[in-house]
Amino acid sequence: MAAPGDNRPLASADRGARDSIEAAGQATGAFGIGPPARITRHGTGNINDSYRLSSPDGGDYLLQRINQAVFDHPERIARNLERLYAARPDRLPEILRAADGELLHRDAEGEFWRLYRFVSGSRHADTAATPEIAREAGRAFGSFLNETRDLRPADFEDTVPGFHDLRARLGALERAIGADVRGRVRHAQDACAVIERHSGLAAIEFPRDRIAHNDCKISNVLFAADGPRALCVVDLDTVMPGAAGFDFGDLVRSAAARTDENETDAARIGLDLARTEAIAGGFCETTVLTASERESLVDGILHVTFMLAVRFLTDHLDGDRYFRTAYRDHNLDRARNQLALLRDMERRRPALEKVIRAAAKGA
Ligand code: GN1
Ligand code: MG
Repeated sequence: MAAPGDNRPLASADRGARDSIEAAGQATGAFGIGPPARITRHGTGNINDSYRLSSPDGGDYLLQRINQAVFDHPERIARNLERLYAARPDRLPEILRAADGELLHRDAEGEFWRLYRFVSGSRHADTAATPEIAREAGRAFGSFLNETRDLRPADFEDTVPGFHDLRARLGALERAIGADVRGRVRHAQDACAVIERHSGLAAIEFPRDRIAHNDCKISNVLFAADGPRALCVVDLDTVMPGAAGFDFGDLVRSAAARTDENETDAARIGLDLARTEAIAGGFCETTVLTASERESLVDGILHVTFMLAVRFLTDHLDGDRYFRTAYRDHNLDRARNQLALLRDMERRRPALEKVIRAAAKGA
């Protein structure tokens, strides 16, 4: 099996070496819009570089550079997007083609760029401030799953091999611990031990015979700037075969957490049950799930949370090559954050089962 992308060489810092704003400005030419009047870095994504820009005629756009250390076959993303947009699901951002008709433009340096029309009057959130917002986020990703239900997994390509393969992720962590290239293992023993104790989670199987979004954190939902209404879901690079339980779980992990992924005070980290219930309600009322998918929802929450802890810790030990970081132990702190969240989820499992079963039944 192919190793997950987390361990591919090339530091995120390397990508900043070139003057990125200038490169972004040049890339717009390929999309047939003049030199931008204004261009700024945008968003809180951990992987790609995003820029918001306005063209001389007042058009508002989002330009993104694909991180090829993570997506080493950007053309797979382009082919998947062609298939996705051909199915015309509602409420996706408008994507613009380059002058040569392609969805991704490859510049002279080999960088890949794509352009969206900026969704006007939108904002994003890093957690759901209220159950109402949580329910809307549940509806947004539930609708996405529902509208892509007729797409055939065989027609889509894996843009990151082994992306949601927990066994492979644990294998990568084991190799990172063995190699200890940065001498960081000693200081991360606590997280390594908690992960070791939970490795049995990898034995749980999930139904994965559909197209899923695969990156359902709440910051990938755009909301109306003036209210809780969800406008669309974004960040479509990992739309590929996946599991409904992981999409649901990722949303709960991010939107129902009482803090964001960067919180370091373990006492503050935990899951909000009212928001979880609201997400489950919104998700289940907008999508048709099979019986085994419904059964997988609670496990999905724990599974994606644990998997993300494994990924953050692996990246920390590997020397921060995958996720964008702001300080030395950022990925270690994020791993500990997800493990604290996992502990709280385990404590609340009976309550989670109850509210999620009720939502799935009521749908
Ligand atoms: C990354 O790109 P972004 O920031 O939306 C990551 C997700 C993680 C997330 C954690 C391609 O998402 O899998 O859950 O960080 N995306 C990729 O914040 O690895
Ligand atoms: Mg993403």
